[in-house]
Amino acid sequence: TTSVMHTVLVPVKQDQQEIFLQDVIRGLSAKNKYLDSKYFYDAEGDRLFQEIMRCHEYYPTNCEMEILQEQSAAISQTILSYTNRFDVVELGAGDATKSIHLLRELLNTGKDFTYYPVDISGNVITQLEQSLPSQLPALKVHGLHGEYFDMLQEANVLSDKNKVVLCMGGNIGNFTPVEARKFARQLRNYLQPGDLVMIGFDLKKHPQIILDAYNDSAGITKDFNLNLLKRINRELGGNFDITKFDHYPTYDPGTGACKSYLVSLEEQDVTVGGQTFHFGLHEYIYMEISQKYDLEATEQLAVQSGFETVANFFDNRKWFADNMWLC
Ligand code: AVI
Repeated sequence: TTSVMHTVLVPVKQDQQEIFLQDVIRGLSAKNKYLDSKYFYDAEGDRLFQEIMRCHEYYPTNCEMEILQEQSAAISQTILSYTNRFDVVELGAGDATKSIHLLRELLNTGKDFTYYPVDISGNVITQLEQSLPSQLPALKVHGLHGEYFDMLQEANVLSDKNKVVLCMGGNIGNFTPVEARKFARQLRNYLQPGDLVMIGFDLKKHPQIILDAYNDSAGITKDFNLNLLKRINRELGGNFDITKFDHYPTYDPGTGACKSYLVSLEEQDVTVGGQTFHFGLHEYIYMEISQKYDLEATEQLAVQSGFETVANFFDNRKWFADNMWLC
């Protein structure tokens, strides 16, 4: 087995690093420099995101938690009014602290179902399979470790029941509206008529509240952005001097686009993977979009991707929505 580990696992890791390097080089070579926010989440990025979720300015996590804590009975009833035979698939399950409320309600209805948590992190899946039985002893858990759509395919092989797909955390916000439509259409393609999707959206609200959430006073979001430069230094042999970059978040209440940039504080050269990139004074790197929606926009997204909205669940301030879509 040692030789199999060597020949299978090592090249995969090398491939991922190679793709990471290519993506970084492409982004830093562009006229308008950018980096892909999916690379924020190394171990340190995961830790910083946990910290962001504890910042008092960062409201989305608490809003969605409130929805799941307060309305899981109603969500469960909605699910049961559309399907009698289902399994639950959660894309990006994390530690399942939100979904556990819904899973408990679904168990209370006496329905026999399996929970398939999907996560790109094998660690997350192992921990869930260990921790969930003590919290919900009656729950059947089958973890799926891999890319969302590959694992949805896997769930379709393992289960012939309707799928209830949970897509929480407002992660769709980290896509542009065009990318979000592509994602939602792809999701629809992996599902069958009668399947349900519960998907979270951060909603438009007072622009200052949104801007503050991405500009916390403790500077954690700044560190979260700068950590990607540090990661490039660590993993790709870069030489970013992070003291020479400033965090600049913006929010446009018209389009709902909340975007983060890092701004070069001086003219400088940075080397990554043997290539040198020139930064002019105040030149920026576009780091992340966190798109905010109104219900008109989520409705449009649902319709354009082949879903019908059957219910919307909100926190009491209507700052966040979990929408139930039917295929
Ligand atoms: C994971 N995602 C939904 C977060 C967001 O709000 O866009 C990531 C984040 N970026 C800065 N703060 C939080």
